[in-house]
Amino acid sequence: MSENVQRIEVEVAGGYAPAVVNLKQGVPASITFTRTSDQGCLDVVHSKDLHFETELPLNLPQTVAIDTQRAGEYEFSCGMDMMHGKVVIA
Ligand SMILES: [Cu+2]
Repeated sequence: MSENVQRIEVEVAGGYAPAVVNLKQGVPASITFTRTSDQGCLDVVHSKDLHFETELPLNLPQTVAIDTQRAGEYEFSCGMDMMHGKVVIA
């Protein structure tokens, strides 16, 4: 991993793997979500805390930028807020 950017991959298959994403504060970051299973209602991922919402077409990776300026723990979830993941910025 470069020191100048953090690129995280999350697989979406009945949940999020990994479910906890650790990022360094102040280092630009992105998360690429790839939904690989039709299981569950995970065709949308969103985060009020992190200000993103994106559809996840099956097997088409979708990348969102993450603002890492503020340390803290931020939730993301499926469209119906049933499945959850977390971004930890420290
Ligand atoms: Cu759901």
